[in-house]
Amino acid sequence: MSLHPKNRAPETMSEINSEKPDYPFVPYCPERLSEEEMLRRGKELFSELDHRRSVRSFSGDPVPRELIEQAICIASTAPSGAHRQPWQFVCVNDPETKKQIRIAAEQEERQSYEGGRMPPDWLEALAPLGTDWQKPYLEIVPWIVVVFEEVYGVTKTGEKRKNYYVRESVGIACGLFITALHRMGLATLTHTPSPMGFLSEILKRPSNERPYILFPIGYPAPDSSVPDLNRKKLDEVSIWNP
Ligand code: IYR
Repeated sequence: MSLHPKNRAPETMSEINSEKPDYPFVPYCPERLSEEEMLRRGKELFSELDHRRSVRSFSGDPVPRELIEQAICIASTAPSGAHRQPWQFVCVNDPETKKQIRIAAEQEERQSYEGGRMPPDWLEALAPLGTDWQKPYLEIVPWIVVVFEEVYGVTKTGEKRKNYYVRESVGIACGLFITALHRMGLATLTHTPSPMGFLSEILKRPSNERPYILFPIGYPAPDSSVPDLNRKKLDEVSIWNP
């Protein structure tokens, strides 16, 4: 009797690694926890994540590369459209490159904040957060990680290969990245200098990649402060059996 193709073992390593993978299905049986333990874990994680804050004032203390690598491994566990994993995490701790990024980001942001690119309602929405065009933290932080979305893939023979749900996939990976950094005791900011095309040039990325978001990563400056925000309550963000 022949097995369903999905259930047969791959024959060669090249089949496993090929660009048309035929994944064998394997058992998946994560441990079944008691409901009490499930709730305990959920509450513990909520409490931890509820203390996460975006930071705009960083210390220059160094952060080991291994921590950034670990956060990328965690981010890269994200589900993705057709399992294409359409993301690249471009990591920078070279002071000269950080300086170039700061100069270019501030140039764009200045246009946005003061050159009329951001409409008044947007500026008004941001006013309570105290943001402006100046981004000194881009030079101060030990690491900048720029996440690029792979708009399409490129095969080993140079052909274009379609990706699916790219923005959703990369967004989920970024959410996990932020969670990982916070869990490890690091601070970050979801920064989207707009437009972000300059990042492709400075970081020498190929044309199938588009900058998605920039994360300055480090420790908060000792005098760092954050706006005293409240998060929406459960009943403001959930609807049950409408
Ligand atoms: N990209 C700008 C503006 C900005 C936009 C939003 I929406 C924010 O929540 C915060 C900032 C900047 O990074 O300053």
